[in-house]
Amino acid sequence: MTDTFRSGFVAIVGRPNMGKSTFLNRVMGQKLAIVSPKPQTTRTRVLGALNRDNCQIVFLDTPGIHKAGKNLLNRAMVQTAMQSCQEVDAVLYFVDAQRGVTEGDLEIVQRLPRGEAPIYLIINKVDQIPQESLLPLLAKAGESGLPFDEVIPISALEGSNVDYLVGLLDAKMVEGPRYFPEGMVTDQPERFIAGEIVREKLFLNLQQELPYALAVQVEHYEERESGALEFHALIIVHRDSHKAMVIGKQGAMLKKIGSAARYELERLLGCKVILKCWVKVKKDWMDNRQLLQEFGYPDDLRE
Ligand SMILES: Nc1nc2c(ncn2[C@@H]2O[C@H](COP(=O)(O)OP(=O)(O)O)[C@@H](O)[C@H]2O)c(=O)[nH]1
Ligand SMILES: [Mg+2]
Repeated sequence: MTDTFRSGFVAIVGRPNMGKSTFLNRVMGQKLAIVSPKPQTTRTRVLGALNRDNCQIVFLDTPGIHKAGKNLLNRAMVQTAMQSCQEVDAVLYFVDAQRGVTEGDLEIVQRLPRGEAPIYLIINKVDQIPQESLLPLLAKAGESGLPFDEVIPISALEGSNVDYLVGLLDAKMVEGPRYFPEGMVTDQPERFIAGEIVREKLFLNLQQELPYALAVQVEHYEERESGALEFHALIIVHRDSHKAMVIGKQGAMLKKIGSAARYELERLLGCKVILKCWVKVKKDWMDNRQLLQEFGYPDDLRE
């Protein structure tokens, strides 16, 4: 055994709702990315640095790749996912066991700008299919004609085969630096995480199209002398009618979302949290380049 330090980057990509963020949280043993049953919950790249013996694997969770015609936000999400595959050491392409590899996946995989990096097909949610259908599914994936280096069935939710996959990635890492110091598991500041947790509660509590039409911006963040953290979260919607729905009857919905977010933030950050939420209408924010840049998207967003 040598004690050369090994490291590398691994992109987690696929269509929306395949369990990519659930997988990131599972391997990191903590919640870094928000998760919901609705597609397009993840809007930006979420980084998780996993430390193992003499090895650091840096995972990049990404927004789902979908047909991004509609607005600049959607295109920014897809662009972010695609770009995350550049200069990584491995790509994990996620599909859902119940749906298998589709024509859409075929198209996406061929377009990924992954260079020479190996690509693994991850068949997730195997807990949702009968065991006897797994072998035929694997055989079929092998025949897809795509250049997968290996096909790996997992359950990100229940954890089955996840250790095997991480071990495989560990073995692929090559001599390199420790990109992130040991105590630093992500590059997201606390205020960003706070906004994401509020957004998750909005995704979980609001119906239909509404979650897609809102954003959360943490405008103010301070550490009180008592040790409590105070966050002021602005919930941005693009229609007056949406504002009313987010606030709810006599403020009931906003209160529900606020307390669910505060409860989770306190557990996550390990301190008392004061969370104030406002709702504001900004017409067509999803096409507002400047605002999207404030959310962390690149300034070279393609039209
Ligand atoms: N049964 C099952 N559900 C899963 C699994 N992984 C993720 N999910 C669920 O699938 C939904 C989408 O997960 P998410 O991680 O947000 O998907 P993403 O859009 O690809 O990041 C959520 O409701 C998850 O709880 C899995 O292995 N098994
Ligand atoms: Mg996600």
